[in-house]
Amino acid sequence: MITPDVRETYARDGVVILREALHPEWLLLLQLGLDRVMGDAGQRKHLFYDGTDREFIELVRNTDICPELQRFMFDSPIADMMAVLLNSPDIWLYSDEWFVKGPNGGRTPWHQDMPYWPMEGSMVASAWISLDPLPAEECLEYVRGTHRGARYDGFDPRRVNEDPTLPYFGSEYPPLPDIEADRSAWDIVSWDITPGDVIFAHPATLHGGGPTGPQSTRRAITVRMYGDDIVYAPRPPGKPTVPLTPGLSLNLQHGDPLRSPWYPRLRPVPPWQQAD
Ligand SMILES: O=C(O)CCC(=O)C(=O)O
Repeated sequence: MITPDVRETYARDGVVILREALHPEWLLLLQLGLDRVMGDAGQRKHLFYDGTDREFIELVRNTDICPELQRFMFDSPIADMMAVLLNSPDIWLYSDEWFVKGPNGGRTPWHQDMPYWPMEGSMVASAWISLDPLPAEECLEYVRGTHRGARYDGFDPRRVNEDPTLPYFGSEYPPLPDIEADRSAWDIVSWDITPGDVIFAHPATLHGGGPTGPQSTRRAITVRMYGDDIVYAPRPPGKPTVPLTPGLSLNLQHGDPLRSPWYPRLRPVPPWQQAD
């Protein structure tokens, strides 16, 4: 499915949609994984807009505790698609992240993912998958081409209620632009979604999640994978990376290939993940 056209669009825009890319069996597997994680009282659930009527849930990096997500990462075609899209026969898992919004869930603030991740390089992408059909305004939105531009600071997840452009680190990066204040100035793209569609995006492409309407549910997972040219790059101290990976900085120097048990290899499939 990753045709030369798809790769060209991805390289130019930093985002591309593949229609009907996932068989319903894979979506069922994801749904079972989400049910397991949501039903686990010990599993940390981050709340955006905590305590307000716009509250929604974020769940970070659950593959390790969820057999359904493990099977999805190793067995579904997503890692194969990544290998072609990124032009890297080797693919590693960086993370997974659920965004679960019920009716009237708030907007996911505009941001780039790269400032939160301890890495540099170009062979990295996120695959965004919604289990629910969505109109374009409730989908994840992207600003085309921004993966080729500035690297901004992140937003501060604990202060999105106040101002979703407040900086995460503080001074090392330029602050996020206020895209919502002047949407027409930006080349924003999003799509009506049918479950099975997958959006591939570069993590430096500016993106933000549409709020949900009064009747909507939006259960979306982002699966993040990388290839050969990605190296370890520490982030400014004082703020955690997403996900938290204690010990990583003790084992890797800036510029080392990003190899760690935190990031299992998905392709080629390791022998212990293959059927006997
Ligand atoms: O689905 C959302 O609202 C946010 C997703 C996101 O930020 C991401 O995929 O990196």
